[in-house]
Amino acid sequence: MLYKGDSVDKAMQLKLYQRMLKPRLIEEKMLILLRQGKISKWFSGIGQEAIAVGVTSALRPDEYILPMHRNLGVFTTRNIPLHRLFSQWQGKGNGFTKGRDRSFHFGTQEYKIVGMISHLGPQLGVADGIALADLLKQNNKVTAVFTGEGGTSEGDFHEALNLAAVWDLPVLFCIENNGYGLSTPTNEQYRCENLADKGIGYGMESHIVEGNNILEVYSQVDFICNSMRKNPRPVLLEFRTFRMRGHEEASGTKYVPQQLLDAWEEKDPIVNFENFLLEEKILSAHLIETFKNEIYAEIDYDLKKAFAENEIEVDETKELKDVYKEFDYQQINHNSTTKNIRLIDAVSQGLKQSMERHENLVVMGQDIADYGGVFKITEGFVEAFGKDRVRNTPICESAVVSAAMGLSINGVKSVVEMQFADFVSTGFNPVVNYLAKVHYRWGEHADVVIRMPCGAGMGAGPFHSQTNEAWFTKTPGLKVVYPAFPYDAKGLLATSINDPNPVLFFEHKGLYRNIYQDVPEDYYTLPFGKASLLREGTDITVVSYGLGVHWALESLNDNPDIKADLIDLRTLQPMDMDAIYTSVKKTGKLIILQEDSLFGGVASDICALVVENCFEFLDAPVKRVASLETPIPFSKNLENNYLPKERFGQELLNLLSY
Ligand SMILES: Cc1ncc(C[n+]2csc(CCOP(=O)(O)OP(=O)(O)O)c2C)c(N)n1
Repeated sequence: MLYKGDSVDKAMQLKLYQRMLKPRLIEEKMLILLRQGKISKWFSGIGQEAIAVGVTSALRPDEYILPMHRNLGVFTTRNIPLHRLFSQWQGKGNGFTKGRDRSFHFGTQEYKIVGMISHLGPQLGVADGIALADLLKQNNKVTAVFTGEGGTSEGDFHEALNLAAVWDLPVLFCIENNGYGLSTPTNEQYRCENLADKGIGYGMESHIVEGNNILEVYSQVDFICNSMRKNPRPVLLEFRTFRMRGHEEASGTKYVPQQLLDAWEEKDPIVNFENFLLEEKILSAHLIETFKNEIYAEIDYDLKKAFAENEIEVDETKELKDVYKEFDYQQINHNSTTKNIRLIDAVSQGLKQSMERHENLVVMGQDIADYGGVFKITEGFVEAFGKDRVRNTPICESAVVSAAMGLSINGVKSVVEMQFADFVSTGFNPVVNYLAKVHYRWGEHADVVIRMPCGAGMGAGPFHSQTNEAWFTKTPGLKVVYPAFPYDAKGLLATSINDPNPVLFFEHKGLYRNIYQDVPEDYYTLPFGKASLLREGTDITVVSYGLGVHWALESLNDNPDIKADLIDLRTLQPMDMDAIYTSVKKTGKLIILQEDSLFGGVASDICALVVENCFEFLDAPVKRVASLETPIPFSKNLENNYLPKERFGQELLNLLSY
């Protein structure tokens, strides 16, 4: 291996050597502990240390790094105390996740490291968001993110690189091409000659770097980062290296030809660099011994500390509490000036006033800038707030949701507009796996609102009509808001944006232009978890939300003799079960109307909870009325038959006469 010794000063060369030695020696110790059954899983980065160490050394301590499972060198180069890493790997309280996640699945703001989720790809979009926040703050910082060559086959890789290119984000995309993705060799993973060539397709500068040569890695990355700080842009680096051990220790390397392992063993980044430093008389046998002993002593001392730590004790209250970041809700009241506006105007006004209130709020979505969005909610926003804060995105829901996560990590709030709620499915992974779980996992919050124009009634077929709230109410960590009236929409949107937790905000398209209400012109907030009682009566309790509330109102208007409590839930997570229990205890009968198809919907859980908690007050079985168990069809007749509106009136009468 050829080292160009003059590119890096001698003191730094020694430092780089020490920095590579540390993860290697830790790993060797971990492999022993693994065999003794003292740690659970291990993904080895042996042979790849030069990349993690070189990249981290070239970044400044206040620049974010997003490592993967083989990048122990990132954590050690940032000087994380080893006992905390050991506690993390043993699932102990002194780690970074309170025993809730394993291995390198954690982040730490203190060390500006954002660890991976198992799904690999979302890391890349998160890096985009972090870099976007830096770009907006004009602070000339670089963000580095890692992926294996296997991870480059994920759509997230394409989306994140494309987004970074379109937005000139200062992200250093580091591919560690180590020959195998689990057992899959590169020729079964991709067809192009070099992964770096993919940069051309994104209009992005890219380079191939000899990943086992620490001086090459460090000096090239250092040079590129300096240039990126002055001239913000993404750069793609393909580091050539090799995975010297199994995917994880249990899986072995049987499928790897021995001559390949032998050839790469010759290229060991530490052994070779050590020989070079010895030849150059920068290093001596004595110094190697000293360095090793220092590291061994640190490992031993910190391991003892971690082993001495008690196992996590279960505190269920704490477990439940940590799913969400605490939100100190501020009730902001309005003055008396109102205007009769549509629900769509209320959403637009609420969003606009939040943009005025929060200077660090960015909105992102397809066609939302000059065009104003397909529903015109953000019309005029570019003129008011500029294109930095009102951002058109390419068609890449997953990268945009991930970027919203990154923005939040770097202190910027965001609202993402799904063009239609249906399309959230292509951004589903970061919503349910990243935003939803991040606070529980490592105490980071996701200050993100996803606006979801949803619902049926317009004959728009299976992909522009769904009301998919149940995909999210199922997932702990998300909040779900679903207003039925302009007043609620405006106040609840303001609260959603103030809340530091991820909120799915459903806006029924069928209500956008049909429902008017006198709405205060000022900014105001409304609390989550408080249903509204729209009608009061003693015969029966009707519970609904969204468009269903208006169907229920129609039925009750058609039957003025029915004395019903009508409860509009307004928010589904949290849900105001107390309002439902109080009403059911009074009326003894409950009918729940939901626009979504029946099975696994919100109505089913309300039904179950009422049966569990109010059984002795019930005078009849709880009735759920919902759409058919089919996808939602296009033609008017089929759609009407699918929706529960027509069936509801009859079911209401049936239950009353039970
Ligand atoms: C979305 C997803 N699919 C599959 C996996 C299982 N898996 C974990 S790591 C891995 C191989 C990754 O290969 P690569 O990106 O090259 O990284 P390496 O392990 O070689 O460092 C696979 C298939 C996963 N974690 N996430």
